Amino acid sequence: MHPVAHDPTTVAPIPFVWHPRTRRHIPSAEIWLGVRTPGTEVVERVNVIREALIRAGHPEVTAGDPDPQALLAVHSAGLIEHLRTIHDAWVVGGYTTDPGQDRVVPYVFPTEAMLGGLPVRRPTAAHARAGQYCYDTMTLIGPGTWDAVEAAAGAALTAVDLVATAAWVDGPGEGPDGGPEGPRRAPDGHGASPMAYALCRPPGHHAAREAFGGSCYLNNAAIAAEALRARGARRLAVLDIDAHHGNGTQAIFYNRGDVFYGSVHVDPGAGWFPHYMGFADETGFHGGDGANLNIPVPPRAGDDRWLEAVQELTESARAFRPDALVVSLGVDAAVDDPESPLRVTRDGLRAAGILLGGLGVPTVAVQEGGYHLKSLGILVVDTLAGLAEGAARAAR
Ligand code: SP5
Ligand code: ZN
Repeated sequence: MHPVAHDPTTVAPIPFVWHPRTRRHIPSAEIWLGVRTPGTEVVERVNVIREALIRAGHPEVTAGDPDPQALLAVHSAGLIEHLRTIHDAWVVGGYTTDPGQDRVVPYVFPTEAMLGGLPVRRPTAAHARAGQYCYDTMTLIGPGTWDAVEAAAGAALTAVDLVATAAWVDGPGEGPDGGPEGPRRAPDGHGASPMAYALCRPPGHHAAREAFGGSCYLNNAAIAAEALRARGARRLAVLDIDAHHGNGTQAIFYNRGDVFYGSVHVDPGAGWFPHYMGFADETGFHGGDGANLNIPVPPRAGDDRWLEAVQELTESARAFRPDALVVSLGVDAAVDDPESPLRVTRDGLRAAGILLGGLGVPTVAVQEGGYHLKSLGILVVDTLAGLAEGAARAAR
């Protein structure tokens, strides 16, 4: 067990936020190379994580409904409307009987190169619209998908509420020039920085402002980051330890100088999703130049190589002097995970948590990937224990 994380004199157990509606998303399949495969982003993931968190003593908080404005701070109205309505349109279109497909599956993708500068029209047929905002065939939409997507974003936002309320008084203050004063510690804020964990499902880091894919629909981590900003944090770090590059999060913040995005992930150049992004030479542009850091690692990297990268991420983030941290907490880098070739252990994830918690700033951790049902729960618990331990050390 992990005595430090449970020692009440150092830091309270990290609360976890979720909503049972997250179970309504049943993708039922991924279309892989045209073949219907079972898919790994299954309901059981949240059940095993939740059970492990409860067993480890983490208090449970029910997620609230997300404020629509908080979603629009990250995503286009068109994407949100699409996710909310396309399954109903699919049913009305009769595709569940002809050809007999009960999930929304795209087939035409209106790429910029296809359009050659023309605007994207709204196709009449639902089967054509299915590809308007989607970039792969792996991210299906069923009758309960929107309910769960909304609940996942709600969990991230409730986690932000918990942290912001503990960290700052009444949100942003007024600076001498009438502008925002930035974060203020609560009067009793002499302990470790507050933390909360959102048990989001479906995950989010592959979703961009106006595009979804990679089992992700809305970007929960980016939504949390924008909400923290609205609550008074002026500079944000988003650190992503999921085994895959968070191409959506990177794209959302790529030209932003106030949000640092850093990620360690299996090298996309070695043939891994998301294939087109996540390379080391992607460093941000315009105002965001230098505020993006990708550390691709070789497919069979284990604790040593991976933790070196996590340390580099935390050092760069520390130099950025963030007011708050969002952790994209995927645990699919673990050795037994079926979706990645990385070989990180429980101890490795705990050590990563210590490094991240050591930044010593208010932190919202958001669940991303992780697909090995037998170890998933304990991997998340270990990572959170590390985060708490790192935060406690930083406060000493
Ligand atoms: C959030 C997250 O971890 N998303 C990962 C999405 C990666 N999916 C890529 C799938 C690549 C092919 N997998 C083969 C599955 C065969 N059934
Ligand atoms: Zn992943």
